[in-house]
Amino acid sequence: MERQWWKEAVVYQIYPRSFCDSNGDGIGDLPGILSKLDYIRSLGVDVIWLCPVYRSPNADNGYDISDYRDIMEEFGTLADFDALLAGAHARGLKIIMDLVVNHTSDEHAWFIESRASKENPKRDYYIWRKGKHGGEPNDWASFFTPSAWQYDAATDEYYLHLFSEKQPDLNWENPAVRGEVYSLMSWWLERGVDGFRMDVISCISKVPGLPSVVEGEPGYRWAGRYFLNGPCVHQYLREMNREVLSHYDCMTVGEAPGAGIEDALRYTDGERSELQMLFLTDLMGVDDGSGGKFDPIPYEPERLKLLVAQYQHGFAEKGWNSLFLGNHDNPRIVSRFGDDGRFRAESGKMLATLLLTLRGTPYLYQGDEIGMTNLPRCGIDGYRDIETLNFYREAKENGADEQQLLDILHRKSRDHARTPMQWNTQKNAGFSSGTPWIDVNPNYDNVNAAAAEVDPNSILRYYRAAIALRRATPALVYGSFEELPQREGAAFAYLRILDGSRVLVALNLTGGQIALELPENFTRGRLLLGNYLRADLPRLRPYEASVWAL
Ligand code: TEU
Ligand code: CA
Repeated sequence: MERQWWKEAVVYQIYPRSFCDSNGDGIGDLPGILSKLDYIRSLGVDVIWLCPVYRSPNADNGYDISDYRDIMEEFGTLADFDALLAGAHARGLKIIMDLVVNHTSDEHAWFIESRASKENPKRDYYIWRKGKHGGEPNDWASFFTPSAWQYDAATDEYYLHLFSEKQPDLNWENPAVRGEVYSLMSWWLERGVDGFRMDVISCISKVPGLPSVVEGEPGYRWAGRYFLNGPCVHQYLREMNREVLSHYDCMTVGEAPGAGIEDALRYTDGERSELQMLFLTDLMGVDDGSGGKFDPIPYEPERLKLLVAQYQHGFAEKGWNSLFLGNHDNPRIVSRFGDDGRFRAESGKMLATLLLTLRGTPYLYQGDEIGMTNLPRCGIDGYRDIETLNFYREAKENGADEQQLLDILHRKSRDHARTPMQWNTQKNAGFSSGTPWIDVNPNYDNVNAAAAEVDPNSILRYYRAAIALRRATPALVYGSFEELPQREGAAFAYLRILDGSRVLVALNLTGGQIALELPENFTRGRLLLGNYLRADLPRLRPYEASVWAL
């Protein structure tokens, strides 16, 4: 397996709106991030993934870009960006940008021209179709709205939007569009950025003809089969690699809704010169019911364990994978996969151990390193996210019960990951001197970075130790993955083996007391890391994690 810096890196994801506000307007910004670079460096991470900071009307908090070559006003200026990049590089930190090119904002100059007339040279930068039988061109639903089509009276046609109506899809079949994307990517790489996270990159190629989903087909109106991993997606990415990526020593990770392991190997097999790794979103669906994320089912740890093991086996020989359990689109990991009450510290550390001892590139999400939790249950006015608000409004219109909807949002809203970073016990947890754009979680009086710094048993201290252990142990990056089968579903144990180095990782994924099944001739070896005093296999206490050099 060829060694690469982006395989050995640990990435820290920042959602700028919620990280640190430097000017008291209640919104996080670039100077705020700059002021926290020493903290980020102190974690031992190598790369920052910066969620979108480009000019945007914020219909979807920056995932609706109106100018790719300028900075969102609330976040600061290009000079602020250059200062942040220089500050990061001075500390040995790289920055990868969030590249959102499946769609733009409807306020982008390209779209304003495209909608102006059917004859406009930029008309085919987007996907316009005539209505059929007085309605939409087909029956697709979008991720955020009942229909994926928005009627535009000016030219009596509809445009496609897989997300909100303020996020029109770009027409990737148009070489001029691809040329524009490669040009803006080069512009940022020339500015010194170190790569890209590519938003919903598996959606950019649609099946010609945009066929309707036939009523009665499974998952009616969900048209993923007609735009996920589409017919030309690999052609476009190989062209992107040839035109841009191959000219830089840069890092790429593609967010790939609908991609399984076989698809992922086509995107990430080094022989194919496309992308280096993906975010496989199935992992974020382990507690989704048949109706998707807002039809939640109980979380079963065995399902997470099964998927994680499948991914480990799937990328054993070629390709490469990301390792993540949360991000800005998902609930807080300690609330979703751990225990944000009695065993918050133990389960936060156990999840850190899982993330940092597997094969792949770990992505940590801001605040998880101090065990930030979901918001307490609240009314709809506590939420801000377009996906949450659209779901609530549509469900209410269809007669859904308010309390049931709020229960669902309490489990699954993206806003749980978007509450302000909790720095200390000062006003607004030290995030802002103004009124934050979204409520601070009231538990900041004991869940905050300052308290964690001085607590020898904090999750923060544990993350630093686990990241340092990974850096010091090549077997944890490049080693093979060999699971030790367990009858107990809550037990997850695996070996990481590289050359003569054998490391055992033992995890209890639940709050119960369990015993690990170990091979007959097993000798325990030396404890490298653990979240309890005196780890003593085969016993595993609630959310116990231990790592051993055999
Ligand atoms: O997310 C794509 C996406 O599929 C998520 O919206 C996911 O489907 C949903 O949140 C359920 O988990 C990317 C960005 O990460 C997200 O923030 C944007 O809203 C979206 O694309 C549109 O750009
Ligand atoms: Ca601000």
